[in-house]
Amino acid sequence: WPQERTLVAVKPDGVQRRLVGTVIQRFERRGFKLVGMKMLQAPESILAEHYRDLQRKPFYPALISYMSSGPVVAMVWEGPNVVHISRAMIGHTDSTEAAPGTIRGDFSVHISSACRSQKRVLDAWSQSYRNVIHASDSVDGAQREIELWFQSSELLNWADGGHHSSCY
Ligand code: YYY
Ligand code: MG
Repeated sequence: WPQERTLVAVKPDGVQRRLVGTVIQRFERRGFKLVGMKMLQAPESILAEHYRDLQRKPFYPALISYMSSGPVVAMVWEGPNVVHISRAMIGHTDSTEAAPGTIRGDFSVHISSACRSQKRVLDAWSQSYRNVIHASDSVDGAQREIELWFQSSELLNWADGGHHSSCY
C-alpha cells in the first residue's frame, strides 16, 4: 500500500460529550498512526472551504453554526487504506442510519430530518446533523483537507521503533 493519510475531526458535540479519547482509542486500536493533532475553534474561513461543496444546501448555515459552536479536535491519521477504513469506522452521515459498531452508530442518534419534517421551530444549530465526527471521503479530498487544516510543519513523521507489529 502507498502511504495514505486522512483528516479526522471530532466535532463540537463530540468534544462537549467527552468523546475525544474514545475516538482516538478506536483509531489507535485499529493500528493507524497519529501524525498530527490540534484543538481549535475553527475559523469560518476554514469551515467555508472545508464544506465548499455544500454551500447551496439548505442545511449549510446550520452546519457552519454547529461547527462553530465550540472547539474541534482535528487529527491526521496514517496507514494503509486509511481513508476508506475511516469512513467505515465513522458510519453513515445520518446517525439514525449508522450501523452499531461505527462511531456515529454507537454514540449518536440525532434526528434533525425528523424534526424538520414535523415543521417544528428549531434554532439554526439543530437543523444540521450532530454526528460527532468528520473523516475525509476520498484520497484527493483528504489531501485537500489536510492542507487546509494543517501546516506541513505540524505533521510529524515518526518511527514505530519495533513497538507496533505493522510494517507498512
Ligand atoms: O462526509 P459526511 O460528514 O458523512 O457527510 P457530508 O455529505 O459530507 O455532509 C457534511 C456534513 O453536513 C454532515 O456531517 C452533516 C451535515 N449534513 C446535514 O446536516 N444534513 C444533511 N442532509 C447532510 C449533511
Ligand atoms: Mg463529507
